[in-house]
Amino acid sequence: MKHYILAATLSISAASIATAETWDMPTPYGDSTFHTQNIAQFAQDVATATNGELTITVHSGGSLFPHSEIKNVVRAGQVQIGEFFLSTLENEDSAYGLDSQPFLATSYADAAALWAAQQPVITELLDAQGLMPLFSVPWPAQGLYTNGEIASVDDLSGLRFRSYNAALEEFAILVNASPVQVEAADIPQAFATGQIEAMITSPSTGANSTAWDFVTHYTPIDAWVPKNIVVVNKRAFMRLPENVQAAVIEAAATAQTRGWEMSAAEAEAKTAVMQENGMIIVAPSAELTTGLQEIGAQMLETWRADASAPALAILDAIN
Ligand code: PCA
Repeated sequence: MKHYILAATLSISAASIATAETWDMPTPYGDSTFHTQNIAQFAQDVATATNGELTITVHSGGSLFPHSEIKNVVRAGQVQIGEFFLSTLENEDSAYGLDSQPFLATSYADAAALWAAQQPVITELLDAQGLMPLFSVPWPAQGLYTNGEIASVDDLSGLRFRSYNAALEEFAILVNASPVQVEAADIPQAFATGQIEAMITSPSTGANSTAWDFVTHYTPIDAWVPKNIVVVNKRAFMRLPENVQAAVIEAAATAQTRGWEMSAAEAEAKTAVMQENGMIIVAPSAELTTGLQEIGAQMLETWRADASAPALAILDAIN
């Protein structure tokens, strides 16, 4: 009997060693970013739930692949899983870009309603490329970083303005600024070398890039609540044993809930950090808000002109 048990134990551990798998997971943002911390916890949860049958190695800060390549390397199966900024795919379909349209969804409640409407459309679009979304987490609402107070949209004219996607580039052009594409990790360097003079991003990225070293004012215009998404290569996922697949799905759902909570906590905490470091936090003037809303309305018209029927249906669903 004893021998039996020993033999059985040996064969189980041999089996689990045989199926143990390691996935590489490139992400664009650094280790101090809450998204990265949430993903590290997700990887830990998967390892624990599967007793090490699946290990996910997180390669943060664009260290394995640059941000712009992450989706395609997951699609090609060079890596099994990855994270990126969802709206960078808006050149593929307008459905991806809605969370970066100014003043369309500015609170977490609106962002959640938008994600609920986007999710089925995006899932289908990604499915056609052999990809499956696992979870999506928003950044805190996006605010304005400048030297000196910005009283109206006219004050943005002529500034070298950091951009992170096509919508922000369009925005910069509409306010007569000059857009410069810069990854989050490169923000301090871009300010230090004079490549950029102003930006729109979350308090999270503002504090992580020590914005106080480069600009004096933060104006919480709370213009949009953009999201990151984590996707998996479907073939890689299907190859996993069923119990491991289930553990990944469960850890992803937990990560999504935890990520939204972390994001909300960040908004306040990181604005306080900026204030403690001497930044002046100014509420947007009525004139600035009106001017920005006009630009948002104009951008949404342009978006509509390009949008597919399913993308337009997302807009209808949230309005
Ligand atoms: N931080 C990222 C995306 C949005 C945000 O808040 C960035 O600035 O690149």
